[in-house]
Amino acid sequence: MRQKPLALSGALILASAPSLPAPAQAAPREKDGPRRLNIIHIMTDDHSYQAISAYGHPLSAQAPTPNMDRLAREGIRFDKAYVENSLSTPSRACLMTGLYSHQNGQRTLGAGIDTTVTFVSELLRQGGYQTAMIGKWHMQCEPKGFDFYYVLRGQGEYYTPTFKSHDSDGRYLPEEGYATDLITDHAIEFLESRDPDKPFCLYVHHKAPHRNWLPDVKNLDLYEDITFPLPATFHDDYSGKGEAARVQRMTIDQDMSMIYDLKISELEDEPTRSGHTKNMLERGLARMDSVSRAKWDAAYGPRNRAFLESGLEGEELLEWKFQRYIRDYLRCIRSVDDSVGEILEYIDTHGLADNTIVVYTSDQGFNMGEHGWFDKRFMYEESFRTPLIIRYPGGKAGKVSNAFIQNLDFAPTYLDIAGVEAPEEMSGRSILPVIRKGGKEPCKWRKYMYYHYYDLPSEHNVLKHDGVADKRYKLIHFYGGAEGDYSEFYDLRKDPDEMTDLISDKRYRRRIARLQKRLDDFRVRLGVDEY
Ligand code: SGN
Ligand code: CA
Repeated sequence: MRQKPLALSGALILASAPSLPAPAQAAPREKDGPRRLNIIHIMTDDHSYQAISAYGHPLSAQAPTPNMDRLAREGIRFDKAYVENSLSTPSRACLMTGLYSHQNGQRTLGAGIDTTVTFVSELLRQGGYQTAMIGKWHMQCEPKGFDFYYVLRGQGEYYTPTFKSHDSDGRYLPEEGYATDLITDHAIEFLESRDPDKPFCLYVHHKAPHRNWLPDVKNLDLYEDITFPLPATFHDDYSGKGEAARVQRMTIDQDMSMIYDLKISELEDEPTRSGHTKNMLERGLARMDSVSRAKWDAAYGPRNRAFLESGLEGEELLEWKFQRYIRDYLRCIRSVDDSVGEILEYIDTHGLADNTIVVYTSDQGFNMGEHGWFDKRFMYEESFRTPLIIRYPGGKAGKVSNAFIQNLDFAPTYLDIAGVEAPEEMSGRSILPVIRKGGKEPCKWRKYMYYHYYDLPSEHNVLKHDGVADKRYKLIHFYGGAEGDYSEFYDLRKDPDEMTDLISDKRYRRRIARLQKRLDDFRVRLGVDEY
């Protein structure tokens, strides 16, 4: 049901897009300064590093991602890339502003972004770049600084999604097809129609694999025979953690809806902790055309009936839920991997490989059953950390980097590439020096990272927290809970799964004090106003 992209001519695009400001400077040649490479930033929504086979996690061993792996083979895989607030809208605001959430106003989902802040897209455009934003935008402001855009409404829809574009008169119009494919098509439409004499920055932001994990119809049978391994922490009882882990509402066991999330549409509504209803699943499925819907029913109907007849309970039921969740999630990833392949192929066949940097990342990480959870938000590794793979033309290939990278770095990096000066307020740093060293840290690279999560009250009931991490230790301060404020401390070398909080362990007293001092320094230096 894939729709062919409209063949738009460059003249048409320029006629419909806002007029471009004159370039601040002519594109310098390499010997004169930066290369002014083209930039392609591919960002998925909730894509965990566990689900990219280049990262070597047992989960993805059985569901490989060959195109993302190719990118890693030809570039650098970053193993210590993190976000500053593990949630979509804040992460996107950070990408556009290069600022922490409390600095750009976007602390939670919903409203917040300070639109008086100049976006990196505006700066790139002033610097002579053509700019495009395709897919999930997820901020309550208009896309600004883009010559070309096709953005989804809010979280977006998987089937027959609606897009608002530079020439849709502010309206969202439905397009037949699957979101991941249509986003790819619009990205290629931009590449086809741009002015080839100017560098470009293209953001390709997928909806997938966001909840409720609706795969393309052609992938509905994928992985059905595979039993995916449970993570070691699947049965975490939170006895080694504080209140936040106990009061969250993101367990596969209690918080995943049998109908909305796990697609047992034969069941009737029952009260759920999250309030999800059968109608919410139906609304998503009703967007399919009738042929696709028939395929859906043919795939899930027999499986659902077999499940209902089996009468699974307890541990068996929990493991069944895990398998269905993971299979649907990975089916969505298959489409994303195909999309990466299409974009790489376009670059190859259009002579762009030598002058285009390709970045693959997610708006944050995601729990794939670790600690019994789905969703993100916590400063624990699975959600704090995000996948990041970068292919830099002429750069070192097949490298793995342990440099500390944070999503605050994208804006200054892209400005650096464009030869445009980054605003002083930006806290992040260009990672070009890391890339030039094949992933190694240049001297004076950051040793600590600050994190802050604010979204409470909210669906998954994760307490507010801020914290600081170095490469071995992590100090997290939870606040606003019923049991009072408290901190947790983890030694990731001894306890990579973060099962045992060591805050009261006297042997760590000095190390805890050292991180506490760093945390205090961050709060003062960054003007943090709540904690
Ligand atoms: C939706 C989801 C949540 C998810 C948030 C934030 N519920 O509200 O499970 O945590 O998005 O996700 S759903 O019923 O709409 O599926 S984010 O990626 O946008 O930050
Ligand atoms: Ca997300």
